[in-house]
Amino acid sequence: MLKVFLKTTKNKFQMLNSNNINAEDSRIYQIIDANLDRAREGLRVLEDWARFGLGEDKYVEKIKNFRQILGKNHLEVYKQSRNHTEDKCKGLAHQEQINRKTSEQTISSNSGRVQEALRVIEEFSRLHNHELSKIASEIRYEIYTIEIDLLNLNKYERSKEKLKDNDLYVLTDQKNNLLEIIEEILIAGVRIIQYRFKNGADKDHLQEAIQIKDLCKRYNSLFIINDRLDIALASNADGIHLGQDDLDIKTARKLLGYSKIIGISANNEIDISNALKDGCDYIGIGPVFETATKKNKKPIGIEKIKKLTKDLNIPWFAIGGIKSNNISHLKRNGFKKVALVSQLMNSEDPKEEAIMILKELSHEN
Ligand code: TZP
Ligand code: MG
Repeated sequence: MLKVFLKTTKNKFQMLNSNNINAEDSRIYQIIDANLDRAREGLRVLEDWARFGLGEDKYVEKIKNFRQILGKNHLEVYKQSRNHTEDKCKGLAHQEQINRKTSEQTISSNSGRVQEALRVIEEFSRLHNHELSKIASEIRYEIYTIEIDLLNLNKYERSKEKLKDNDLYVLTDQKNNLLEIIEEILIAGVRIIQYRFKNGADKDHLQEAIQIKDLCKRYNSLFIINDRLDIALASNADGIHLGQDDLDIKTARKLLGYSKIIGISANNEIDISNALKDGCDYIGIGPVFETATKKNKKPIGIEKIKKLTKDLNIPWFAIGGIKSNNISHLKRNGFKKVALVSQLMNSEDPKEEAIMILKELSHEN
């Protein structure tokens, strides 16, 4: 819709020369000039983050288009009014600008900058350049959505990094003192927790999920929910883990959007290749060994897993019967990441045990 304005910029204001502009007009044009610069600069920051930080071509294109529209509408008459009146506030930096650190803060502050600048343009051009006023309003509304989208994509990238950077993935079991156990494990340095439950009332699970989510947030840990997309959404978890009989990945992605992790259990070539095609973020492969946690599942063994994962280029975690005393064996076979339930859930000292496992996993083999 906005493309149309690229062609319609040749209007009477281009013909105006600065000689017949009165003092108030000149001040208004100066405001518009400054805010067009501001908006375009802010858009450039967002565009470069979409390009280099996130590799999101769709957003790069969209934002670039806005910059160009504003560029075409940055009329000579506005530029000529620059510096007509002295700007005593030039170069003033707010403490907030100096404190800015994370890419999320950069996205938000620059989106805010663009939104504010466009609002100023919208107000001051309403009378003399209705077209520009309309453009400013339309782009401003689009930036509200783009800001949220970029923040979501940022969150997704950070979650994916955590999957890549962490080799121990801990699944929970139903325990009375679950929160205490999880906190011990988080203190030990585990940064991926999956809330897994098979029995009980949904409302209790949701309540527990929210408590675990808060705990994980405090320790900067990923929080993933097993099976249940509704509870993942309601607790604002970082992602979902699906089995082959759960909702399919595409439906889950549609419902969860692009800020959440989707993991899947797969233990054969077809399931793995489908999972990759559908865009899952990590795979749990197993059971490696026999395990009481999943009695009815036949172990697939180390050799089969080696074959299945030979060319796998997303994070994958071996699972099933993994204990402190078989991790070094798995490592010698090239396994880098493991997931486990009972070894930590039933431990006398989950913190110490988790520290030992993390140490074992970090050893070079
Ligand atoms: N998926 C494959 S095996 C398994 C799951 C959830 C259970 C793993 O439990 P444990 O106690 O670590 O063997
Ligand atoms: Mg499942």
